Amino acid sequence: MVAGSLMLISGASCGPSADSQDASAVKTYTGIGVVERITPSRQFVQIDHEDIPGFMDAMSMHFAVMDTSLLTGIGMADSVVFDVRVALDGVAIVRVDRLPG
Ligand SMILES: [Cu+2]
Repeated sequence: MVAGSLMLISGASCGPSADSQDASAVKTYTGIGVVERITPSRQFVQIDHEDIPGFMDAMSMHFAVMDTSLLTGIGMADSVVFDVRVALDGVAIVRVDRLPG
């Protein structure tokens, strides 16, 4: 209880407002989609993804990638399953795997 309250206070003082989320909350969601674009830096990928329950509806969007090595072996038009980490400091893909077929 005490530790949670302290985290809420520090989160409120130095970051974006948490609103409905606990300031310390980090959530990871798993999505499925098709790679539409990989930036030359390999730090961003655009994925046309299906619904990600609890996070967002189906759409094509641009994701930051936590580490460029995650995109090794991933190419345009690949079907992928990916984990996206959602935290107060941002949203980033932390896993990408090609789906067979
Ligand atoms: Cu989206």
